[in-house]
Amino acid sequence: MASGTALVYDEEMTTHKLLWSDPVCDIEVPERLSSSYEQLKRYHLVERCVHVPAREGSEEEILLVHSSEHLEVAKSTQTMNEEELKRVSGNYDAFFFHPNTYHCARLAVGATLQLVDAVMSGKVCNGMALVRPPGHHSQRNAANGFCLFNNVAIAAEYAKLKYGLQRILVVDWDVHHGQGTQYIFEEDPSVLYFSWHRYEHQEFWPSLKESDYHAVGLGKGTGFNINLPWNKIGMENSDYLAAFFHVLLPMAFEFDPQLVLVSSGYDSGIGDPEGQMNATPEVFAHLTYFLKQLANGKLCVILEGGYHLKSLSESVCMTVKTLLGDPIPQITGEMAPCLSAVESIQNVRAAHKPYWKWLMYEDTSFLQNLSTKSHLLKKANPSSSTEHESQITNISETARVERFLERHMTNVLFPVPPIKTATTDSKGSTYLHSVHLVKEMDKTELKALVRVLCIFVGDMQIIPNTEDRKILTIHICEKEQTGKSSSKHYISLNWKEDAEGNDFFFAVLGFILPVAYSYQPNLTVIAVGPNRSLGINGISLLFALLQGLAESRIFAVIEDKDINLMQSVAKILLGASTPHFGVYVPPTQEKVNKMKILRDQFQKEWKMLQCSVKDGISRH
Ligand code: Q9C
Ligand code: ZN
Repeated sequence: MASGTALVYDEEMTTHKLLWSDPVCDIEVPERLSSSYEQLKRYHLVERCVHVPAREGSEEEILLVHSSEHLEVAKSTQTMNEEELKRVSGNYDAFFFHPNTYHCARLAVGATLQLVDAVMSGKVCNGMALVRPPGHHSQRNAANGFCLFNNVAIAAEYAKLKYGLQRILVVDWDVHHGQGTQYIFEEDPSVLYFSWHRYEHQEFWPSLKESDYHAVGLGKGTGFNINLPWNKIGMENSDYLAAFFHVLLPMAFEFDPQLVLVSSGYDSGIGDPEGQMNATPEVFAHLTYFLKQLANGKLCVILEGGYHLKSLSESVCMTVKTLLGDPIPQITGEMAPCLSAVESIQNVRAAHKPYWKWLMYEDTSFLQNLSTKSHLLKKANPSSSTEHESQITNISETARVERFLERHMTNVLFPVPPIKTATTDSKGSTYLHSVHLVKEMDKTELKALVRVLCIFVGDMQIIPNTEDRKILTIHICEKEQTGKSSSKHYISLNWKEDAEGNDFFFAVLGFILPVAYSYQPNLTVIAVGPNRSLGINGISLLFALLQGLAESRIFAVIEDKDINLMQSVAKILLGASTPHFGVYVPPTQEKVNKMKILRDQFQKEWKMLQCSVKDGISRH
């Protein structure tokens, strides 16, 4: 089993820069790369990664995706003077050439392929490539949106060819739609492309109809293109998490990728002048953590956008920390998606219902965007102020977020415990009796615990007092508990895992995680008793996904003689490997209905459950 995290970085890629004045392109600066790398050094993350050198991507590799005409045009810019460079740049929407751009773009491709090789060969488990120019807007025959060659698309084709992969997931969390990547794979069922993006009903660049949720792919690729348009700015951590719980992750588990590539733009983070969103750096730790659960942990993160240098570099560090296996910081912000986000989520679910088994029995229907539109709060028209004034406001806004992040990160980051996992063993027994872990807590810390999430699997003698708001219990058992009705702090989830394979991911993603994230526990306890209705795969999945909460403080109590269960749980707690969760089977209609009832019952209390607007109450 591979371990370790690769970091691919070459300072050479900072030589690509804008030589003339152009307000559209002037945010794509070399410091994006150098400041991210400096911050990684400051957090001592560089020294913990395996350095993988970049190389130039070959012409043959670039031609996996691009036309020879495009390659030739790019090549020809190496010897041009500024005037000629400006002219060629003008042929594209938002791109600039520098004499070294071609070289840098080939390094960006090669760096990405080096990362894929390091992961696929087992040299490392995962990694990140810090590259410029970015790639996801680039198309077969055109540069676009600061992108010359589509690094991630080339990597996907390369991985298919060199390693014979049949299923690759591309997650594009950049705030722009990677229309280039969509075009390249829209007829290809072997690459599942997911993108969320600022859209504002087609007003935001690149203002394409095909960036909307209706674009689900073409021909054989139908169903393998997922667009989640954001129709409002100001999306927060909870909106991004809701998108993962209710759209991306269930698709990804059903798709069962062999490799995950991230088009990792951080312009979806707070302070970014392009994105205008409000997600804080720690959300990227959570997103990364979820994606690590797929493809046996084979995860390659490739930089795309991100234009607020502080926000960008902190978010890059959060991503790399998580790749390295550090505990995940607690997420901040109100845990409820906004109405507009829920509308978008509902629509993309409706659009994909015909193509995905997990959506088959969900009663998703399209929503007319009326409420969104009436609710769309446009910012004060910037044209009313002079350009100079708005520039001043932008500068102070940038500085304001910088100061905010300076403080915020000291609150978010906590010391990583020297010992990650501790175990105890009942005396005299030959098997491991219980496994506990993560952070050593002294008495004062324990007292400060205000919320404990208890997940009980199987028969349980002692059920905590349901009136105690300090404890939220989710009891997973085969039969309805008699004399114990569900309440806000005691939820009985009757779920018997399918004997044929794993259908429990549906309940974990669609119910347990949203409740848990809404609750924001300081400690998670998972107890497994006799007569458990879940198999090893289901229990493993529970442990794997819930470790992202409570700063990874998780306490396992396992009353079971099954040594395989012990080993599997211990492995997950150690973060050493992510097991394959077994053959995917879709949930039955009966189970989907059960979830629906629970979701309806609890979504007013636990708002992250919301995935349709019918009667939920969301954040505004
Ligand atoms: N009026 C990346 O984030 N904006 N590219 C063009 C034209 C271009 C963003 C506005 C934004 C490109 C990789
Ligand atoms: Zn972007």
